[in-house]
Amino acid sequence: MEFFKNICKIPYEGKDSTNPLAFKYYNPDEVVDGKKMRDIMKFALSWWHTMGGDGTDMFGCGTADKTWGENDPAARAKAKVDAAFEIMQKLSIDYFCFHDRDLSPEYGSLKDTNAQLDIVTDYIKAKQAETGLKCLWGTAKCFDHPRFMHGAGTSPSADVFAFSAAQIKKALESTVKLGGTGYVFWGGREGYETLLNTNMGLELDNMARLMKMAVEYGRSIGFKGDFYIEPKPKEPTKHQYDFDTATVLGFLRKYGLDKDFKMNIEANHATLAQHTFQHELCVARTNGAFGSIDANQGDPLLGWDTDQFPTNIYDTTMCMYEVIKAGGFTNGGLNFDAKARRGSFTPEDIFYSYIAGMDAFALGYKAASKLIADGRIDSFISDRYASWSEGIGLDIISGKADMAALEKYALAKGEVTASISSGRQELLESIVNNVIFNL
Ligand code: XLS
Ligand code: CA
Ligand code: CA
Repeated sequence: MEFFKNICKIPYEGKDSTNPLAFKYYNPDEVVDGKKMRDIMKFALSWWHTMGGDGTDMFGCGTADKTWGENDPAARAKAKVDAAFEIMQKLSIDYFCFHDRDLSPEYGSLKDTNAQLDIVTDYIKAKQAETGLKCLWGTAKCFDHPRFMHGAGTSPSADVFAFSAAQIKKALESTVKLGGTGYVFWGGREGYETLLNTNMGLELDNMARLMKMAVEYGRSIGFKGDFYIEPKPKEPTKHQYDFDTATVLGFLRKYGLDKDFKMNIEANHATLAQHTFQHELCVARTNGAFGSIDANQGDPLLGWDTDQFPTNIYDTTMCMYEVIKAGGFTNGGLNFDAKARRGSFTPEDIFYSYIAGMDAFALGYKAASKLIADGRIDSFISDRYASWSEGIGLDIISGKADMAALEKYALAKGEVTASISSGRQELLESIVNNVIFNL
């Protein structure tokens, strides 16, 4: 059955097109920098927002129909698969990401829930074989059911920990079955509201225990991809343990998990932590922990997780700049963890939103690649640090200079203000504008 009869496969028509159902910048099979754009961007559809999110918020019910014509949960799960594959094919999106419960809901006992999930993953696997579409990453929804009200791996209840482990085991099996190259831990309710009822040390140790078990089990069933932590500072809990990339790096290193885990950086989570998206990507990259991206944007005037489709070209440019500097995606990709606004409720809005996001990233990639080829930014940065490749700078880096040697040097040198040069921020910002607006 075709769900979007009025929408054909979205063509690339170029920047002068005014067709709302055409790409202006994303040309999937165009070779740029020696690679097809689809393989550079590795766009993914998020099963939760796109197939399940109907616009429900705390002030009102859904505005978009995401029943896919079925009331029975098992029939709806299958219809969702058909609709998702249709959307991906029409939009030239090669990957998808899922939570176990987005694919198939709970049916009472874990045993029944798992059996129903198997039926859906069998169905997806068959569609993957037909179409060649791939799974970017999977995860377990260990945060929505009441049993997770105090966390999953960090719950004070050992029974909840055990249940979470069982659910994650199955989600890992499903990810491996669908050929996923990533497995995400987003710590839904892994955090706390008040220290008056919280044993923080035990909760963190337990969170690490669960991740260690997941790595051991995942590797034992042949999962060769990356495990990711997706940092987020708040929402739903007041203090999320995975606050930002720097916090997560400290956690991973403390528990010896840093060899198996990388970051899944989400733009809106970066801004909730009062960082820029680029900051989070750069911290991950410079620590060898860059993995995957949840592509969206927040609203600078709102302090919550709005998960909007990304359209800000400066952000997509500086994001792709970091991705290029990181050597491109390996197991990761650009997952649209984004939803159309509640008022954008028609089926066409799904397509308009993805087109907007994909075009914004395609343009961002082209701008980033040009920024690097242009070389003005890179050569400014390398000149700015030139004092580290010769003389006393080189002695410090090579370990030759100790405190006494540096004191001797400073005493002989006298005042050093003259060796400082301007940071030239405004000039550099105008170079970025010059490159972006000359594409
Ligand atoms: C929620 C997160 C979530 C993760 C996957 O804020 O973005 O959707 O990406 O569990
Ligand atoms: Ca996310
Ligand atoms: Ca989010």
